[in-house]
Order: sequence, then structure tokens, then C-alpha cells
Amino acid sequence: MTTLYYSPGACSLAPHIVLEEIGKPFDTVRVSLRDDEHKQPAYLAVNPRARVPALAVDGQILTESTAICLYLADCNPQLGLAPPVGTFERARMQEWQAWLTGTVHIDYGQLWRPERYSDDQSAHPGIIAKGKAAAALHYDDIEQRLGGPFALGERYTVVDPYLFVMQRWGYRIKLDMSRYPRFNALAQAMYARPAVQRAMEREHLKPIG
Ligand SMILES: N[C@@H](CCC(=O)N[C@@H](CS)C(=O)NCC(=O)O)C(=O)O
Repeated sequence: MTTLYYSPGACSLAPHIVLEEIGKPFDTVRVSLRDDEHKQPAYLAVNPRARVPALAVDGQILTESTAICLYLADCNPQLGLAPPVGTFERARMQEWQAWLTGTVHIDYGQLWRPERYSDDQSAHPGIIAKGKAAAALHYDDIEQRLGGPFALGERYTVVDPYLFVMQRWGYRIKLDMSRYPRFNALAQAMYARPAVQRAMEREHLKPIG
């Protein structure tokens, strides 16, 4: 059996959506970040890095949303959720994934966990402000690059659920989302997908924007 460990609305929503797209049976375990459940022994036994998502597959644990999403796509090639290995399209999708997790997600580390960057509390407002400014620049970049409706144009791939999570976070940090019509159109295309609706219902999430 496959089990996803997730926190509502976190980046774990991306693999949650991918699991729903695939449609095979899976279990979920809610690990609320808000309640610090990811720091409790029960979850540290699953992922000692204390982050979500984690995916348990036949007794093995896989972390990192990009690795999880790509693994799920590759196990179900008939669904075409990732372009074939060796194609330029696949490289483009992985470029998006690497940049979103390695660069844009870090902005949110600054915004939501400034204590990671300095023990000096008086430095935190500056770290938060820099994180928000970086996110705004990165969202401009996303807007420029989106072909629409999805990251790779007409083709829906496993990077789109991750972009969807980021679009929702933009509202949470009160970015001026009216600046991003293509990004918002991607989110609307996602909200229309039954797999997204099912994952959101399980996480008790409502559409934003
Ligand atoms: N690079 C990791 C990042 C995982 C991550 O930082 N997840 C966040 C939720 S979106 C988390 O668990 N945060 C808890 C914490 O930072 O303490 C991935 O893409 O899976």
C-alpha cells in the first residue's frame, strides 16, 4: 500500500493531487504543521528531516515532493503525467521543478521561518521582507514563463500541482495576485479537475482568489 503523509495546504498537496490523478488506492496520514505534529516522535520515525511530504511505498519512505511526483508519474506512464525520459519537454518540466523547490520554496522559508536564518529576533522583519520581495520577483518570472494554461503549455504534467500550491500561497502572503493573470488561469484550470477537488476535500481546503 502507498501512504502519503501531508499537512493541509502545504507542498504535500502536490503529490496528493498526483495520487488522485492516478486513481489507484492510497492511504493518507495528516501531519499538521500548525500543531507541530511533524516534530513529534511518531512522524520523526517516518521522516527524521521533519518535513512533509513523505510517501511510504511497501515499507520504504520517499521524501522530496519532486522525487515523489516524478516517481508516481513514472510508475504510471500511460497517464502521460511526465514527458518521456530523454525529451526536451521532460528537461523543461524538471527545470520548473528544481527551480520551484530549490528557489521559490526558499522564499517561504524566509517568510514563515525567519528563525532559521538568524537567532537575532530583531533581524527577522528584514528577513521576512526580503522573502516577500523575492517571492514577488519570482512570481513575475513565473507569469512570464507560463505558456498557459499549464507550465508546459497545453500539456498537464506533475509540475502543475506544485505551481498550484504556490499560487495559493501567493494569497496567503498577500502578494498582489491581480498581477498574474496566467498564473491565476493555471489555478482555475486546476480547480476544475476532479482530482484536485478530491484532494482539496480530503485536506478541507477551499478555493482562494
Ligand atoms: N524540498 C522539500 C521541502 C519540504 C518542506 O519544507 N515542506 C514544508 C511544508 S511545504 C515543511 O514540512 N515545513 C516544516 C518545517 O519547515 O518545519 C520538498 O519539496 O518536499
